[in-house]
Amino acid sequence: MSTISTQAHDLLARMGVAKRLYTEGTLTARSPVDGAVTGKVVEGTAADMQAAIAQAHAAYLEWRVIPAPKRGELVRKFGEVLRAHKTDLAALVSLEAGKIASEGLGEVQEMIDICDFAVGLSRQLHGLTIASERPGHRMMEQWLPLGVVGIISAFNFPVAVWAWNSALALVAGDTCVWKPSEKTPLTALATQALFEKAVAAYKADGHAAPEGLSMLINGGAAVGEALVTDARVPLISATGSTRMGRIVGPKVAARFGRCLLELGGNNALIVSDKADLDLAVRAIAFGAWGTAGQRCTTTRRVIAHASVHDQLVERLEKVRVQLKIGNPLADGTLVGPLVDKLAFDAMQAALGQAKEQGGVVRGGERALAAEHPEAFYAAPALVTMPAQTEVVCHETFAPILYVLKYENLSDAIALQNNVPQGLSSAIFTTDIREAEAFMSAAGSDCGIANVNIGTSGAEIGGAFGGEKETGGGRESGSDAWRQYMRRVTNTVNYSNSLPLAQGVKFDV
Ligand code: UN1
Repeated sequence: MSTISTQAHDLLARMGVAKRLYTEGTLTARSPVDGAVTGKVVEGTAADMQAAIAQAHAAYLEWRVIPAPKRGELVRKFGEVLRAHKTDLAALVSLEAGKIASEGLGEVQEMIDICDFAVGLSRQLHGLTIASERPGHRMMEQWLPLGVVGIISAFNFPVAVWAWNSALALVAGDTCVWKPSEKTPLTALATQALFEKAVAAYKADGHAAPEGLSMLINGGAAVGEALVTDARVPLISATGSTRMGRIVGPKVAARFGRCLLELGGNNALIVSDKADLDLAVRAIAFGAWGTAGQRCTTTRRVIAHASVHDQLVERLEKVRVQLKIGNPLADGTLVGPLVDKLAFDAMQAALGQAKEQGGVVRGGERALAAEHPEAFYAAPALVTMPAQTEVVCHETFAPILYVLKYENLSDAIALQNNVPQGLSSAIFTTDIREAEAFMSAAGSDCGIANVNIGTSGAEIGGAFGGEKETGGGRESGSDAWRQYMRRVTNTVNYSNSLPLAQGVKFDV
């Protein structure tokens, strides 16, 4: 066994995962750090998925009538368990997804934060009262539990995205069934074990909790299909590629289910001639090359004013060549591995196309191949482009930054919007008129539009998601919780007569 897999097994054992679950199955888990096999994970079948849904549905019938603040207490316990195991889970995220240590910790911090948010929310799941047109009537709106929530998550945020969904779903009175990425089954097992610890602690305090509040089924397309097509699952929350969303969306729509889609991004950062360039360079370096370019919010395009373009490229290039690439858990590493060979090949293909389309490519070559022949590290790439060509309009999940030039802000905004995706965007400017124009109705068309901060690393307090091919869903903060509940309009007549709405007369 490689050291990486020994480390992973120690972490799994510490978090309480039964060994059989990651040694006796058929799904091969690998670490992108060295390419070594880290486990043989027990996979579910479509029938297992259906059984999990049945269990979660039975749990929902009990959970929905437990008062929301009591449900919040379970999520509070889960937040405590996560705090206690933060370093273990974070290290496993690094081993399995290749994130550097601080980003692994940051991911678990997002889970803790959404738990805190959800606990507060459990006392704030509020509706409206609305003026009735009829005398002696009251109209109101309630938000009630929805049912089983199906969660499909991606490798790049293998645990936080699940938590954004499940923490809100659980306080909302829903139950969850999780199908994680096949590339990150171990972090899913660990998260499930930690959740079960929280349930045990909740029960030990005398609270009732049905079996099956949160079910996990590892596996491939067949289990995903069984989840997506099941009418007992009123909401599917799916994070991943636009390609995946195009498969999932219509299947859920065909049965009139709800979808919350978080798909691709092609996020741009505009650097004005009035920008603080020191800030912009730092934001771009983290946004483009941090997480090895494997965030949906990664900065993939910089649109720089012609007067600062060359200077900016020069400064970015200085930073780029100094970024330390390597084992994500080693001190000082800033860029970890790509998740697998497919990701590396896609990166090389995109760089080839960029050259054909007139780009000048700096970096992008394979790194550490002698040391890690089975892993795929790459130097971050900085590519100046003469125009927003076809390759620039595609999301390549790799550390490639395309740099374009503009003269007028309205052209920059048009370029920024002229891609199929609409997740995150940013402008660096010290000019309030430019900043406001960028955030206005005629500005960025994305779900996230930032000023003087980068495109990635959103806080959980805001609603997270985007428009167009990004899928339209909103997760985590603000009022995203409403998607996990059903809205009921109640009109109550406390008078002695029965007036009809719109003045209709129907005397019998
Ligand atoms: C994702 O990459 O799927 O804003 C989510 C961010 C993180 C979430 C990214 N909070 O970069």
